[in-house]
Amino acid sequence: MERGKPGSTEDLATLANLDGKVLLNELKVRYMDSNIYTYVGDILVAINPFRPLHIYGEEESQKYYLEKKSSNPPHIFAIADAAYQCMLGYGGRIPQNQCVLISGESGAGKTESTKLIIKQLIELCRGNTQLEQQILQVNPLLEAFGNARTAMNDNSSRFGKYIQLIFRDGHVDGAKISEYLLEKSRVVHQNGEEENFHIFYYMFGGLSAEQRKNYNLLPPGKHRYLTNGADCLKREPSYFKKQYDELVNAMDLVGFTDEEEDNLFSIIAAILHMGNVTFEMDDDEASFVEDENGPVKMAANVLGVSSEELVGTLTNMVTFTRGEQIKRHYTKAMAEDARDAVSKAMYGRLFGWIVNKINQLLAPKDQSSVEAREIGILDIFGFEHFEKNSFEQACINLANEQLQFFFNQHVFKMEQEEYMKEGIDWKEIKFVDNQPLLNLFLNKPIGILSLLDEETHFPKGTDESLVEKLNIHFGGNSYYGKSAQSKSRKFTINHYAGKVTYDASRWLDKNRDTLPPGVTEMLQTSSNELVKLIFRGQITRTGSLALQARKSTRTTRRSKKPPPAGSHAGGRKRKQTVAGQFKNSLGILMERMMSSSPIFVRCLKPNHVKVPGKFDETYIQGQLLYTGMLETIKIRREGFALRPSFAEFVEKYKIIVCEAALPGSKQNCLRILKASKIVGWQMGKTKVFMKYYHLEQLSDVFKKMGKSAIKIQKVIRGFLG
Ligand code: AD9
Ligand code: MG
Repeated sequence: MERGKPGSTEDLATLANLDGKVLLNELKVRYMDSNIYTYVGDILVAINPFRPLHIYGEEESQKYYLEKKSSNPPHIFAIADAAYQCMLGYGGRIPQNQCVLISGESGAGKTESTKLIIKQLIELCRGNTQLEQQILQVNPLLEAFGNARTAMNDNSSRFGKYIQLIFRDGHVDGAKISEYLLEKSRVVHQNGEEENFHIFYYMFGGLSAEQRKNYNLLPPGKHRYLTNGADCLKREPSYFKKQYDELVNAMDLVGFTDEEEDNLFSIIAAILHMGNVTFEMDDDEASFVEDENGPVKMAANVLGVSSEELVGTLTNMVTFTRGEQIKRHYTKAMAEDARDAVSKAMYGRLFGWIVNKINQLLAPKDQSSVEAREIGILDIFGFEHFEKNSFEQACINLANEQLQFFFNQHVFKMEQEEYMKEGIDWKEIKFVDNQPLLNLFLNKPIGILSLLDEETHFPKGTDESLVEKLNIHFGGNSYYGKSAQSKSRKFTINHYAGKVTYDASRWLDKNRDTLPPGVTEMLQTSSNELVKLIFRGQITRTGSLALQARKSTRTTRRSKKPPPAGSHAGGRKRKQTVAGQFKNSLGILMERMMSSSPIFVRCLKPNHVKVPGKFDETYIQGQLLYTGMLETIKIRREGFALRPSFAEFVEKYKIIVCEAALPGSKQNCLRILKASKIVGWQMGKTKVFMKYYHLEQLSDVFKKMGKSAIKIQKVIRGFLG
């Protein structure tokens, strides 16, 4: 491509004159020309093409095989190649664990990028082992159970994942998947035109008539959890059949037994039947199942539990006071909640079991002394802003804030702090720091999550009282907006990627995430081994209560208050809340990322309507702005992405001055730099500051010198010998 023409710049950090307009135009021309990838120094920008591109085949894969970045056009494969080379310490680098962090809003292309990176990493190893094939195969399984159609993305990840590929000697030795916060509420409710998890629809597409009969399945439109009344199989039947076949194939490869597969589909079918269970109330407001021979019986049948017991745990709770058992009836609303809680728990635990099973299969086998290194790839759920945003969106958006914070820390903060410390010549580049927003969520004891936990544990806490407290504490915070209406459950957060109004309805319930008393014990009597397994180890004091319960029974007709979290057992150690768990796992993830060398991929979404060839300038502009793209380009252009210590530098590049042993001093660094003839570096107090492109330049010199050094050694050896 002709240099200087718009769209010809493969690395935006090389643009001399840059402003928002130039940047936008450059990306637009490139995108319309099917060049969806562009570099900003060592960062890759990827704009979703929304159509299949023929740039991921065998030929491309070969091109990005242990290559210099500048020898090929920007590509996601180059990111895989760079991660692989950096991990192994190619071209004079220091071998180091790598993590690829992929960000962008929902539907921007993170999951597709993740898959392509893994595919290319496996190509780079060239082992073609069974393990490698299995790593590639687990994805359909994860997506079937963890992805769903949303308003923003037809294949939206409803969980976050961090995949660690573990290498020994440059070959894959195993993998580990960590999952974050599956959006379980989707099982029982979807907004508007959104769908349940893919697996529900695949199942209808793929199961034989006989299997469907065995699970007592009705036509898909008759299952309330699937449709909310709408026509739910929105594509050709052949599509669902294909997806189903791929899924079953993946399950076989992962090593699921036939029994496990059958158990798994039974659970999905049971969830669907549970969704159809309806309740009514008698005059005392005590709930009962409307049709005891209907869906509840079918659910009990496929689960292999007693229908009476299932009805019991959905409609009443048994407590034990002073040696006497008291049966409290739920109201209709409480029974509906109990039903949905059971469905969500079954699905959530099933998903956890699947991930576990995958991890067992992919666990590293090599116990040898060869040091393991890893490349981690983070694919979280992207930033979301729907018409109605709940607890799930708050967690998802918080995760995105955290990732943006990490990016800022790494690209702007730590880097510039180091420039100051090392006393190099530098003019500060400002960036929008989202630390105050993270504080708003995470601060203790007064942050949104802490207040949520407090209210969750407070017996009189309600969603309204939570919002009241938030309003009192954060009314003056510029990132927080109170609703104009009093007693509203709404509040607005000014996120880095835009304002989102949240509705706190059911937040306390969602945060508690408790199962109605007795459910675990009932499910442990299941004849389905998988149900038993996923609910194993959950017997709490209610277990013993249930056993004693048969002694004497007194019944109260109704109970106005729902059972408070964990209170059924009394005095039991507090269960960690969902927010608490999420906060912990975010912390662990950040630690992991901090201990690896990060590579960033920034995915952009070109339009809201998910169509190819449409570059919505305003929409892209917004994303460029909130991701701090201009500032990123600036720091990559002017900054020093590589900062080896004097000792590291000399150790790696001493061959350039044909020395085998050389002390790691500033003087020697200068000697090597001079000999290599690269320009634009600076010398700090303890480190050499180099531009990202110096790595390749030095690598070239290094290779040349390496060859001549070997030649010289040969000549010397010949001379001596
Ligand atoms: V979410 O936060 O999980 O809701 P992602 O993961 O960012 O989102 P995803 O990767 O699922 O988005 O991409 C959305 C859709 O865009 C895909 O299903 C593809 O249809 C399309 N896409 C994304 N990247 C590519 C690509 N490189 N080539 C072709 C693509 N299509
Ligand atoms: Mg995704």
